[in-house]
Amino acid sequence: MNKKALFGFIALCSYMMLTAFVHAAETKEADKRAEYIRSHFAKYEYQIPMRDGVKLFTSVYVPYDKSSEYPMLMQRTPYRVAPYGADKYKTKLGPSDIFEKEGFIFVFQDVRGKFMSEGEYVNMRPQDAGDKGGDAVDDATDTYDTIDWLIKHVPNNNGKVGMWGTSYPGYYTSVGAINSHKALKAISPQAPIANWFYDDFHRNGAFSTPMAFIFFDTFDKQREGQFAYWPEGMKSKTPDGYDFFRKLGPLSNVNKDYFHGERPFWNELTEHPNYDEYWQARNVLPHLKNVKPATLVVGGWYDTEDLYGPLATYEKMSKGNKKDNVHIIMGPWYHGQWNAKDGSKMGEAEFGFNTSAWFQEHILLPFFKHNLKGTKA
Ligand code: PG9
Repeated sequence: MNKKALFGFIALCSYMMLTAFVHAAETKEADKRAEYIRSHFAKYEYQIPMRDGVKLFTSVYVPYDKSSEYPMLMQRTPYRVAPYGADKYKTKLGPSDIFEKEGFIFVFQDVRGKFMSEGEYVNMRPQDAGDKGGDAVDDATDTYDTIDWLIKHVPNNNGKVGMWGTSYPGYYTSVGAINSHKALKAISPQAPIANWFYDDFHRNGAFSTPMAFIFFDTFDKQREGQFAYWPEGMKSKTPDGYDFFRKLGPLSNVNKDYFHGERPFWNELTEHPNYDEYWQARNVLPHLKNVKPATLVVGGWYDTEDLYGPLATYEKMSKGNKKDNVHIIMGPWYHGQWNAKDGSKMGEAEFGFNTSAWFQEHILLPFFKHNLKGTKA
Protein backbone atom coordinates (compact mmCIF):
# COMPACT_ATOMS: atom_id res chain seq x y z
CA MET A 1 0.00 0.00 0.00
CA ASN A 2 1.61 3.34 -0.98
CA LYS A 3 2.04 6.16 1.56
CA LYS A 4 -0.95 8.17 0.26
CA ALA A 5 -3.31 5.18 0.48
CA LEU A 6 -2.00 4.30 3.94
CA PHE A 7 -2.56 7.87 5.16
CA GLY A 8 -6.08 7.81 3.75
CA PHE A 9 -6.80 4.50 5.45
CA ILE A 10 -5.53 5.77 8.80
CA ALA A 11 -7.55 8.97 8.44
CA LEU A 12 -10.71 6.95 7.65
CA CYS A 13 -10.19 4.65 10.64
CA SER A 14 -9.61 7.64 12.94
CA TYR A 15 -12.80 9.33 11.68
CA MET A 16 -14.85 6.18 12.19
CA MET A 17 -13.48 5.69 15.72
CA LEU A 18 -14.20 9.35 16.62
CA THR A 19 -17.76 9.06 15.26
CA ALA A 20 -18.34 5.88 17.23
CA PHE A 21 -16.97 7.54 20.37
CA VAL A 22 -19.19 10.62 19.99
CA HIS A 23 -22.23 8.41 19.33
CA ALA A 24 -21.47 6.30 22.41
CA ALA A 25 -21.09 9.43 24.57
CA GLU A 26 -24.39 10.89 23.26
CA THR A 27 -26.19 7.59 23.87
CA LYS A 28 -24.81 7.46 27.43
CA GLU A 29 -25.98 11.03 28.07
CA ALA A 30 -29.46 10.25 26.67
CA ASP A 31 -29.73 7.12 28.83
CA LYS A 32 -28.72 9.16 31.89
CA ARG A 33 -31.43 11.74 31.14
CA ALA A 34 -34.07 9.05 30.64
CA GLU A 35 -33.05 7.41 33.91
CA TYR A 36 -33.27 10.75 35.74
CA ILE A 37 -36.82 11.24 34.46
CA ARG A 38 -37.93 7.74 35.41
CA SER A 39 -36.44 8.04 38.92
CA HIS A 40 -37.65 11.61 39.65
CA PHE A 41 -41.16 11.74 38.16
CA ALA A 42 -44.43 9.90 38.74
CA LYS A 43 -46.49 9.49 35.56
CA TYR A 44 -50.30 9.84 35.45
CA GLU A 45 -52.69 9.42 32.51
CA TYR A 46 -56.03 11.20 32.43
CA GLN A 47 -59.01 11.47 30.08
CA ILE A 48 -60.00 15.11 30.71
CA PRO A 49 -63.66 16.00 29.98
CA MET A 50 -64.30 19.11 27.85
CA ARG A 51 -67.46 21.21 28.16
CA ASP A 52 -69.14 19.20 25.39
CA GLY A 53 -68.29 15.87 27.08
CA VAL A 54 -65.45 14.88 24.72
CA LYS A 55 -62.47 13.49 26.69
CA LEU A 56 -58.87 14.46 25.84
CA PHE A 57 -56.04 12.05 26.64
CA THR A 58 -53.42 13.73 28.82
CA SER A 59 -50.11 12.42 30.21
CA VAL A 60 -48.77 14.17 33.32
CA TYR A 61 -45.32 13.79 34.87
CA VAL A 62 -45.17 14.99 38.51
CA PRO A 63 -41.88 15.30 40.48
CA TYR A 64 -41.69 12.78 43.35
CA ASP A 65 -40.12 15.54 45.45
CA LYS A 66 -42.86 17.13 47.55
CA SER A 67 -40.69 19.77 49.25
CA SER A 68 -42.47 22.43 47.18
CA GLU A 69 -45.40 22.80 44.80
CA TYR A 70 -44.64 22.98 41.08
CA PRO A 71 -46.04 24.90 38.09
CA MET A 72 -47.18 22.94 35.06
CA LEU A 73 -45.55 23.19 31.63
CA MET A 74 -48.05 21.97 29.03
CA GLN A 75 -47.87 20.95 25.38
CA ARG A 76 -51.02 20.29 23.38
CA THR A 77 -50.12 18.45 20.20
CA PRO A 78 -51.61 16.74 17.13
CA TYR A 79 -48.38 14.67 16.85
CA ARG A 80 -48.97 12.08 19.63
CA VAL A 81 -47.99 12.15 23.31
CA ALA A 82 -46.45 8.64 23.12
CA PRO A 83 -45.49 6.48 24.85
CA TYR A 84 -48.88 5.47 26.22
CA GLY A 85 -49.17 3.53 29.49
CA ALA A 86 -48.44 4.85 33.00
CA ASP A 87 -45.40 2.56 33.17
CA LYS A 88 -43.92 3.86 29.88
CA TYR A 89 -41.98 7.11 30.15
CA LYS A 90 -40.91 9.78 27.68
CA THR A 91 -37.10 10.09 27.52
CA LYS A 92 -37.37 13.92 27.29
CA LEU A 93 -39.87 16.18 29.05
CA GLY A 94 -38.56 19.68 28.46
CA PRO A 95 -36.40 21.27 25.74
CA SER A 96 -33.32 20.04 27.66
CA ASP A 97 -32.49 18.32 30.95
CA ILE A 98 -32.11 21.64 32.79
CA PHE A 99 -35.94 21.96 32.68
CA GLU A 100 -36.41 18.53 34.24
CA LYS A 101 -33.82 19.29 36.93
CA GLU A 102 -35.34 22.73 37.62
CA GLY A 103 -38.61 21.05 38.60
CA PHE A 104 -41.86 21.47 36.73
CA ILE A 105 -44.91 19.26 36.25
CA PHE A 106 -44.89 18.31 32.54
CA VAL A 107 -48.20 17.89 30.74
CA PHE A 108 -48.73 16.45 27.24
CA GLN A 109 -52.14 16.26 25.61
CA ASP A 110 -53.46 14.72 22.37
CA VAL A 111 -55.63 17.47 20.93
CA ARG A 112 -59.28 16.82 20.08
CA GLY A 113 -59.68 14.16 17.42
CA LYS A 114 -56.08 12.93 17.49
CA PHE A 115 -54.64 9.62 18.68
CA MET A 116 -55.95 8.68 22.14
CA SER A 117 -58.27 11.69 22.49
CA GLU A 118 -61.95 11.56 21.54
CA GLY A 119 -63.71 13.90 19.12
CA GLU A 120 -63.32 15.08 15.56
CA TYR A 121 -60.06 16.62 14.30
CA VAL A 122 -60.27 19.89 12.36
CA ASN A 123 -57.05 21.36 10.95
CA MET A 124 -56.49 24.91 12.24
CA ARG A 125 -60.03 24.81 13.66
CA PRO A 126 -61.72 28.21 13.18
CA GLN A 127 -61.82 29.92 16.60
CA ASP A 128 -65.53 30.73 16.74
CA ALA A 129 -66.89 29.16 19.95
CA GLY A 130 -66.87 32.57 21.63
CA ASP A 131 -69.39 33.80 19.04
CA LYS A 132 -71.56 30.69 19.40
CA GLY A 133 -71.59 30.57 23.23
CA GLY A 134 -73.10 27.67 25.29
CA ASP A 135 -71.07 24.45 25.07
CA ALA A 136 -69.69 25.35 21.63
CA VAL A 137 -66.04 24.30 21.44
CA ASP A 138 -62.84 25.21 19.64
CA ASP A 139 -59.13 24.88 20.45
CA ALA A 140 -59.26 27.85 22.83
CA THR A 141 -62.12 26.40 24.91
CA ASP A 142 -60.37 23.00 24.99
CA THR A 143 -57.28 24.71 26.40
CA TYR A 144 -59.34 26.61 28.99
CA ASP A 145 -61.22 23.47 30.11
CA THR A 146 -57.98 21.44 30.28
CA ILE A 147 -56.21 24.01 32.47
CA ASP A 148 -59.26 24.35 34.73
CA TRP A 149 -59.32 20.58 35.26
CA LEU A 150 -55.55 20.20 35.73
CA ILE A 151 -55.19 22.78 38.50
CA LYS A 152 -58.03 21.05 40.38
CA HIS A 153 -56.77 17.47 39.97
CA VAL A 154 -53.01 17.25 39.43
CA PRO A 155 -51.14 16.53 42.68
CA ASN A 156 -48.80 19.17 44.13
CA ASN A 157 -49.29 21.87 41.50
CA ASN A 158 -48.86 25.56 42.40
CA GLY A 159 -51.88 26.72 40.38
CA LYS A 160 -49.80 28.24 37.58
CA VAL A 161 -49.52 26.91 34.02
CA GLY A 162 -47.14 27.60 31.16
CA MET A 163 -47.47 26.39 27.58
CA TRP A 164 -44.86 25.80 24.92
CA GLY A 165 -44.77 24.10 21.54
CA THR A 166 -43.13 24.26 18.12
CA SER A 167 -44.86 24.45 14.74
CA TYR A 168 -48.37 22.96 14.94
CA PRO A 169 -47.98 22.64 18.74
CA GLY A 170 -46.84 26.28 18.57
CA TYR A 171 -50.22 27.18 17.06
CA TYR A 172 -51.97 25.35 19.94
CA THR A 173 -49.82 27.40 22.34
CA SER A 174 -50.88 30.70 20.73
CA VAL A 175 -54.53 29.59 20.86
CA GLY A 176 -54.19 29.12 24.64
CA ALA A 177 -53.99 32.91 24.89
CA ILE A 178 -57.48 33.40 23.40
CA ASN A 179 -59.89 34.09 26.30
CA SER A 180 -57.16 32.49 28.40
CA HIS A 181 -57.65 30.83 31.78
CA LYS A 182 -56.37 33.01 34.63
CA ALA A 183 -53.94 30.23 35.66
CA LEU A 184 -52.18 30.45 32.28
CA LYS A 185 -49.31 32.78 33.20
CA ALA A 186 -46.74 32.21 30.43
CA ILE A 187 -46.73 30.94 26.84
CA SER A 188 -43.94 30.35 24.34
CA PRO A 189 -45.34 29.86 20.82
CA GLN A 190 -42.32 28.60 18.84
CA ALA A 191 -42.41 28.76 15.03
CA PRO A 192 -46.19 28.78 15.50
CA ILE A 193 -48.41 28.28 12.49
CA ALA A 194 -50.40 31.51 12.25
CA ASN A 195 -51.99 31.60 8.80
CA TRP A 196 -51.48 28.26 7.11
CA PHE A 197 -51.97 29.55 3.59
CA TYR A 198 -48.75 31.55 4.02
CA ASP A 199 -46.94 29.43 6.63
CA ASP A 200 -46.36 25.98 5.24
CA PHE A 201 -48.32 25.62 2.06
CA HIS A 202 -47.57 28.52 -0.23
CA ARG A 203 -44.43 30.47 -1.01
CA ASN A 204 -45.30 33.68 -2.87
CA GLY A 205 -48.53 32.06 -3.99
CA ALA A 206 -46.94 28.85 -5.27
CA PHE A 207 -48.43 25.72 -3.69
CA SER A 208 -45.86 23.52 -1.88
CA THR A 209 -46.96 20.16 -3.29
CA PRO A 210 -44.23 17.99 -1.67
CA MET A 211 -44.82 19.48 1.79
CA ALA A 212 -48.58 18.90 1.64
CA PHE A 213 -48.48 15.54 -0.16
CA ILE A 214 -45.94 13.95 2.21
CA PHE A 215 -47.53 15.41 5.35
CA PHE A 216 -51.18 14.58 4.66
CA ASP A 217 -50.39 11.07 3.41
CA THR A 218 -50.14 10.08 7.11
CA PHE A 219 -51.46 13.05 9.10
CA ASP A 220 -54.83 13.19 7.36
CA LYS A 221 -55.57 9.45 7.34
CA GLN A 222 -59.11 9.18 8.72
CA ARG A 223 -59.62 7.09 11.86
CA GLU A 224 -62.25 4.80 13.38
CA GLY A 225 -61.86 5.77 17.05
CA GLN A 226 -58.75 6.40 19.13
CA PHE A 227 -55.42 4.71 18.40
CA ALA A 228 -51.85 5.10 19.66
CA TYR A 229 -49.73 4.34 16.57
CA TRP A 230 -48.54 6.81 13.88
CA PRO A 231 -50.30 5.81 10.63
CA GLU A 232 -48.04 4.21 8.01
CA GLY A 233 -47.42 6.25 4.88
CA MET A 234 -47.27 4.90 1.35
CA LYS A 235 -44.01 3.26 0.33
CA SER A 236 -42.06 5.61 -1.94
CA LYS A 237 -41.32 4.15 -5.36
CA THR A 238 -38.21 6.31 -5.75
CA PRO A 239 -35.62 8.06 -3.53
CA ASP A 240 -35.68 10.93 -6.03
CA GLY A 241 -38.36 13.33 -4.82
CA TYR A 242 -37.75 15.79 -7.63
CA ASP A 243 -38.29 13.04 -10.18
CA PHE A 244 -41.41 11.77 -8.39
CA PHE A 245 -43.15 15.15 -8.29
CA ARG A 246 -41.98 16.01 -11.80
CA LYS A 247 -43.64 12.83 -13.11
CA LEU A 248 -46.72 13.27 -10.89
CA GLY A 249 -48.45 15.36 -13.53
CA PRO A 250 -51.53 17.46 -12.69
CA LEU A 251 -52.54 17.75 -9.02
CA SER A 252 -55.69 15.75 -9.78
CA ASN A 253 -53.42 12.69 -10.19
CA VAL A 254 -52.79 12.70 -6.44
CA ASN A 255 -56.33 11.49 -5.74
CA LYS A 256 -56.49 9.41 -8.93
CA ASP A 257 -53.24 7.53 -8.24
CA TYR A 258 -52.60 7.85 -4.49
CA PHE A 259 -55.13 9.36 -2.05
CA HIS A 260 -58.35 8.26 -3.83
CA GLY A 261 -60.23 11.06 -2.05
CA GLU A 262 -59.40 9.66 1.40
CA ARG A 263 -57.50 12.72 2.69
CA PRO A 264 -60.21 15.34 3.37
CA PHE A 265 -57.84 18.22 4.11
CA TRP A 266 -55.87 17.53 0.89
CA ASN A 267 -59.18 17.84 -0.99
CA GLU A 268 -59.95 21.13 0.77
CA LEU A 269 -56.43 22.46 0.08
CA THR A 270 -56.80 21.79 -3.65
CA GLU A 271 -60.37 23.12 -3.78
CA HIS A 272 -59.14 26.46 -2.34
CA PRO A 273 -56.04 27.46 -4.36
CA ASN A 274 -56.43 31.13 -3.44
CA TYR A 275 -56.60 33.00 -0.15
CA ASP A 276 -60.41 32.82 0.11
CA GLU A 277 -62.86 32.69 3.05
CA TYR A 278 -61.85 29.06 3.70
CA TRP A 279 -58.28 30.09 4.51
CA GLN A 280 -59.25 33.38 6.13
CA ALA A 281 -61.39 31.45 8.65
CA ARG A 282 -58.29 29.44 9.58
CA ASN A 283 -56.13 32.48 10.21
CA VAL A 284 -55.64 32.66 13.97
CA LEU A 285 -53.99 36.12 13.93
CA PRO A 286 -57.16 38.24 14.27
CA HIS A 287 -57.88 36.46 17.59
CA LEU A 288 -54.46 37.16 19.13
CA LYS A 289 -55.31 40.46 20.77
CA ASN A 290 -55.42 41.43 24.48
CA VAL A 291 -53.05 38.55 25.24
CA LYS A 292 -52.83 38.18 29.01
CA PRO A 293 -50.07 35.59 29.65
CA ALA A 294 -46.43 36.66 29.44
CA THR A 295 -45.45 35.65 25.91
CA LEU A 296 -42.12 34.68 24.37
CA VAL A 297 -42.40 34.04 20.63
CA VAL A 298 -39.46 32.07 19.18
CA GLY A 299 -38.39 31.70 15.54
CA GLY A 300 -35.44 30.86 13.33
CA TRP A 301 -34.15 32.93 10.42
CA TYR A 302 -33.34 29.72 8.53
CA ASP A 303 -36.74 28.12 9.19
CA THR A 304 -38.04 26.94 5.82
CA GLU A 305 -41.42 25.88 7.23
CA ASP A 306 -42.68 28.56 9.60
CA LEU A 307 -40.82 31.85 9.37
CA TYR A 308 -43.98 33.79 8.58
CA GLY A 309 -45.78 32.46 11.69
CA PRO A 310 -43.52 33.73 14.52
CA LEU A 311 -43.04 37.16 12.91
CA ALA A 312 -46.76 37.63 12.21
CA THR A 313 -47.74 36.24 15.63
CA TYR A 314 -45.38 38.61 17.44
CA GLU A 315 -46.53 41.60 15.39
CA LYS A 316 -50.22 40.85 16.07
CA MET A 317 -49.83 39.98 19.75
CA SER A 318 -47.57 42.94 20.59
CA LYS A 319 -49.53 45.55 18.61
CA GLY A 320 -52.82 44.33 20.04
CA ASN A 321 -51.61 44.72 23.63
CA LYS A 322 -51.54 47.55 26.14
CA LYS A 323 -49.12 45.69 28.43
CA ASP A 324 -45.45 45.09 27.52
CA ASN A 325 -45.84 41.33 28.05
CA VAL A 326 -45.08 40.06 24.52
CA HIS A 327 -41.50 39.48 23.35
CA ILE A 328 -39.77 37.64 20.51
CA ILE A 329 -36.40 36.02 20.05
CA MET A 330 -35.15 35.11 16.57
CA GLY A 331 -31.91 33.18 16.07
CA PRO A 332 -29.77 31.50 13.40
CA TRP A 333 -31.89 28.38 13.53
CA TYR A 334 -33.65 25.92 11.24
CA HIS A 335 -37.15 24.75 12.17
CA GLY A 336 -37.01 23.85 15.88
CA GLN A 337 -33.21 24.00 16.21
CA TRP A 338 -33.49 26.33 19.25
CA ASN A 339 -34.60 23.28 21.26
CA ALA A 340 -32.01 20.94 19.71
CA LYS A 341 -28.72 19.87 21.30
CA ASP A 342 -26.51 21.76 18.88
CA GLY A 343 -26.94 25.33 17.71
CA SER A 344 -23.24 26.03 17.11
CA LYS A 345 -23.45 26.00 13.33
CA MET A 346 -25.64 26.06 10.27
CA GLY A 347 -24.02 24.10 7.46
CA GLU A 348 -20.63 25.74 6.88
CA ALA A 349 -21.44 28.76 9.09
CA GLU A 350 -19.94 28.43 12.60
CA PHE A 351 -21.35 30.71 15.33
CA GLY A 352 -18.62 30.22 17.90
CA PHE A 353 -20.92 28.93 20.65
CA ASN A 354 -23.95 26.68 21.10
CA THR A 355 -26.78 29.14 20.43
CA SER A 356 -29.48 26.57 21.26
CA ALA A 357 -28.06 25.69 24.69
CA TRP A 358 -27.59 29.41 25.39
CA PHE A 359 -31.22 30.13 24.46
CA GLN A 360 -32.55 27.28 26.62
CA GLU A 361 -30.43 28.21 29.65
CA HIS A 362 -30.41 32.01 29.50
CA ILE A 363 -33.75 32.85 27.84
CA LEU A 364 -36.42 30.15 27.90
CA LEU A 365 -35.81 28.63 31.34
CA PRO A 366 -35.57 32.06 33.10
CA PHE A 367 -38.74 33.14 31.25
CA PHE A 368 -40.74 30.24 32.72
CA LYS A 369 -39.07 30.40 36.16
CA HIS A 370 -39.85 34.11 36.48
CA ASN A 371 -43.48 33.86 35.37
CA LEU A 372 -44.35 30.51 36.97
CA LYS A 373 -42.17 30.47 40.08
CA GLY A 374 -41.65 34.18 40.75
CA THR A 375 -37.88 33.85 40.32
CA LYS A 376 -36.11 37.16 39.62
CA ALA A 377 -35.66 37.52 35.84
N1 PG9 B 1 -45.86 23.58 10.62
C1 PG9 B 1 -45.18 22.33 10.33
C2 PG9 B 1 -45.84 21.62 9.17
C3 PG9 B 1 -47.17 21.28 9.22
C4 PG9 B 1 -47.75 20.65 8.11
C5 PG9 B 1 -46.99 20.36 6.97
C6 PG9 B 1 -45.65 20.71 7.00
C7 PG9 B 1 -45.07 21.35 8.09
C8 PG9 B 1 -45.16 21.43 11.54
O1 PG9 B 1 -46.14 21.41 12.29
O2 PG9 B 1 -44.18 20.70 11.68
